Amino acid sequence: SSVEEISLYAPPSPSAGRSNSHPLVGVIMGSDSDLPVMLPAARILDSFKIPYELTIVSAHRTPGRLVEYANSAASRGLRVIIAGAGGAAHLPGMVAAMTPLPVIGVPVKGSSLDGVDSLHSIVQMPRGIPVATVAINNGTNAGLLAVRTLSAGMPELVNAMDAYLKGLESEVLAKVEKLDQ
Ligand code: RP5
Repeated sequence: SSVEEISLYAPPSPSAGRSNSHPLVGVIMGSDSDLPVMLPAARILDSFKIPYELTIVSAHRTPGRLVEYANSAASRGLRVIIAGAGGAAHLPGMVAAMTPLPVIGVPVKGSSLDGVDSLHSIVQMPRGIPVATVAINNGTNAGLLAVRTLSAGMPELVNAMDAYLKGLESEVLAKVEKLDQ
């Protein structure tokens, strides 16, 4: 189940980190039910060899943990936070309110309103507290945006992202060639 997967990654406390001792990205989500949407973000970070931590922080069910996580994120060495949540998705915005780090929000599609509720909750931030919001359920783009955010001043990451884009281009061109045959 998703809970078993979480236990592979989740630190026992916000300060513990993943197996890697110096995570640069914090991947957090409101519930383990968000894991299928958020794992692709982690897979992207894996593929770019970026250390990260992944855990559950619920704005509503664990508000104390939210405060502790967001307040300590920058001093623990994180550079970017990816936060996914569904429904009344307050997690990314509340984290952004309590840390100066860039926060990337992932609206998770719930069962009733197709994820539009989550999208609006995350994207409609008030002036002064931005959350970079990706498309509904698009954990992959959240991972990629985290890599791009980190890549400022890191030419090797810029090159790696360039190679990723060239890979996407090659995939499409191979399909074009196949259709043309
Ligand atoms: C949000 O409520 C979570 O981010 C999740 O998307 C949604 C439902 O959570 P569960 O009831 O599945 O735990 O807080």
